[in-house]
Amino acid sequence: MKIVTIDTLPFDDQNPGTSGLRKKTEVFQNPTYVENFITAIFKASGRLKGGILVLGGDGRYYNDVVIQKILKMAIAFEIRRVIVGQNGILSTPCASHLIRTRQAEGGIILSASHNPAGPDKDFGIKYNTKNGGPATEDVTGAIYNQSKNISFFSFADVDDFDISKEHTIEAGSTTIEVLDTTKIYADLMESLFDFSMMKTKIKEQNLKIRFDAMNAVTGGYAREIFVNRLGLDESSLLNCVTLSDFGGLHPDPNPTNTHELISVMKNDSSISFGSASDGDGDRNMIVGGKSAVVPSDSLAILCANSQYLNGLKVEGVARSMPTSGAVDRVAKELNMNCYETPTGWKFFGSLLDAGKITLCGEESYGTGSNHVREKDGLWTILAWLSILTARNMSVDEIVEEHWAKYGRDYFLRNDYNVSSEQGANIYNSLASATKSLKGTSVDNVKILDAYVFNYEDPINGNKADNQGVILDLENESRLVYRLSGTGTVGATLRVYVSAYDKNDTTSPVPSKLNAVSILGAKLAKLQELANKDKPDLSVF
Ligand code: G16
Repeated sequence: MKIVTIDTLPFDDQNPGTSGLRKKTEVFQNPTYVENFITAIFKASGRLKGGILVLGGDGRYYNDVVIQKILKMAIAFEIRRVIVGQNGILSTPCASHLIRTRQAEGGIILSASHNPAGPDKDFGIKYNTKNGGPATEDVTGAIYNQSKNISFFSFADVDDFDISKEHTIEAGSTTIEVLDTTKIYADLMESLFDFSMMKTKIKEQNLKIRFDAMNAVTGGYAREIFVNRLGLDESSLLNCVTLSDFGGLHPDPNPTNTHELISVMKNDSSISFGSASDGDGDRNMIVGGKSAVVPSDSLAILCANSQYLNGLKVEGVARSMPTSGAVDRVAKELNMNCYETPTGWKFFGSLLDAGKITLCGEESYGTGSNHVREKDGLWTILAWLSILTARNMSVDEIVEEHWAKYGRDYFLRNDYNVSSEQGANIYNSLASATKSLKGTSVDNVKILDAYVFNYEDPINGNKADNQGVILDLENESRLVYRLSGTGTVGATLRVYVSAYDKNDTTSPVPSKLNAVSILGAKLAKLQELANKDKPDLSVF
């Protein structure tokens, strides 16, 4: 087998963000762009040579081309075995599971997650390490450093491999194993939940559900789980065929992007449980007859109802810093540890590995448990289904019961799309204003504390500074500012707004949070520094 080596020059923009390298697809299509970044991963990861690599993606445009490139480069790099999803299909949580169970050195997931797909949309490459979780900052830093010093890459000069069927291929010193991962993932879910009890109760309770895969990676997994194993009707599935452009949908599962699901739920009151997932299957949205469940509440509710999760013993919980404190209240009541981490699933890994936490979640529609080291959309949906069937209650009833007991943490996120310079300017100005803001009152609201969130991992001592600006306001209200790490153009300033009310749990979110939202924009000087008089998107 001929190994070809090609000279190349480094690109200066291959620095992974919150979750992998994400760019416009056309950037990845630049000659040698993919090859450079993959070489950087191979070199930075140290032990991939002679080891096992898991490979796949969310089925988006350009997945097929990049998978073939990686297979040929893996042979040249003498990776011993590459486990690749049939047709390249591999959800992020399933990749995490495979890395862990097959003792792989790491995994490459081709996805820009919830970003839209297509030639003029987004593409991404994520690297997960041995524990199955996203590469931590030291590893992504090493990848970036390698990318700046690349002078050549190598690949096997062979025809494309057939990955359309399950089989094993020997190529040089590399074995390529093509797997249908639907069964593997469905088996994992069946080992975590009592499918037979759920199936019986779904029938007894005549439960009707809708799951929207948004034409992304989870369609096949969902059919296997919901229809084939849990006996639900085929009509439970919406947009469950994986398409390379996701059918033009924006697979960021929130109420703004899931019109079809929301309108089906509104128009048919017999469907009491709706849900959706994102591009690569790690995010989830839970919808009741009345409205979508706020992700921060979803985490708290799972924690409070963990006795209905098939015996899952919850040792502790964690949430990312912008996520509301709803889960903190449950943890306090249950006398368990609750950790606050920076945004990004990679920060939960050490706590999960050390057995300090069992459940974790983020405001960005991500929840998961210690079964993998990624957030897991279908797991969360099954966790809700497990609670709903065990308790014979609707989503709305469970949420209202929770608020009645714990009070409600009202939450919304305002996103402002600005230029990179404006984003940096706004954020840096806020960070430097924290000292002068602390203890003052603005618009009659007292700012009790103002600080930049710097994190030190309680397990390994790793530090991650400057992860957001937090303003703690009177009456348990809070503003958090940070710049998105997953966009591909300009910058998105995220302003997270929350307020707690023990007694009033039924007000509309926008009106309840209106005053704090306006204060948030004013303190960030959004009008003055970016000419913004309203958010580009409000998610609640
Ligand atoms: C990624 C990370 C999440 C994180 C989110 C935040 O999500 O995996 O842990 O919460 O980004 O995104 P941003 O930096 O834009 O606020 P995903 O689903 O895109 O991989």
